[in-house]
Amino acid sequence: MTGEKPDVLLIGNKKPVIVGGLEPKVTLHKLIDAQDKEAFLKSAADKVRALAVAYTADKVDAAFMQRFPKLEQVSSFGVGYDHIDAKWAGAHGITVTNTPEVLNEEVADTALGLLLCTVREFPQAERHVRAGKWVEKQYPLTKATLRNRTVGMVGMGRIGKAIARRLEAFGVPVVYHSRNPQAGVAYKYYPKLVDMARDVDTLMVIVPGGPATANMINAEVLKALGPNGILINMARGSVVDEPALIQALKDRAIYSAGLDVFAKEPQVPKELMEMDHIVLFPHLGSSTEVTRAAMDQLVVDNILAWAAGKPPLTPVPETPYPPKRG
Ligand code: 8YV
Repeated sequence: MTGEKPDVLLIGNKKPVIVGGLEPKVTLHKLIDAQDKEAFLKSAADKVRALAVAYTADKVDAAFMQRFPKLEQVSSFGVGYDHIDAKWAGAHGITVTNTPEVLNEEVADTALGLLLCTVREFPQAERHVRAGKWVEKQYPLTKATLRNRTVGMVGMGRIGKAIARRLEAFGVPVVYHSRNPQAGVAYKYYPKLVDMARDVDTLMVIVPGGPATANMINAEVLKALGPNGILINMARGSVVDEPALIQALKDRAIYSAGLDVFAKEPQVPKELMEMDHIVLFPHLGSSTEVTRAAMDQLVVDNILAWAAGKPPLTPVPETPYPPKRG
């Protein structure tokens, strides 16, 4: 890539860190600015050699990538990349990068916040104060406490480990389930999720989304978790069978849930909205200015590395570097 600026297509919002970081070095085509998106994509298709994807809500499937015959790299925002068909990309010599590590501690903080809110009913207690009800009566004592709970981690990746470390500091026992036992992790490992759900009273879900984990928290797992059970989902809505969860909450087959993610964001099922005994967050695991800026910067840095002919900083496992071009 000597001399001339490579053409990069920006999918999604014009985030200042991404636009500001890329524009001096690449020719940036901003899809969001196009009046006629189809015509815009057609005119850029033969030039575009990389995509910058600004949000995890911006889908990039095989059909989309196929439109760009010179595509070499997809630099995607977010640690999760279930919105990108990375397998297809890998098979077609395209490198996909994500934004891991820089968000671990932020998401782990949110996970603990959501867990505490759910167990101790802090949002409900706050609503009690704002509604002027405290002068009438104390907010009731909560039945649930973190003091006698064991957390079963569903997933023990980088963020899972950061959550588990916090739980340890809180004096909460941790066990885990993941596809394979993790090297160097001393927590008890369960090869079968349903067995772990039976033994614990709290599940903390932090696995990647996508077909391999779709609906893994199903009716059977929720039943095994039992009437004292609390489900915290920090992963993707797709990991939980949402209708089964709604039913389990309605039947009080589990005690409560804290959800940061949903199947069809930003839509939240009415049944969940109407339940006062659960806690709902608007997918804000990593959403501080500082952490989001670090994630955006990694989107930029991966593109700039590629533009300079260097290896990608954070390629996903499905697209090893150097790419195999078929
Ligand atoms: C963001 C995330 O909150 O990195 C991810 O995969 O899910 C979070 O960091 C999410 O991308 C917001 O859309």
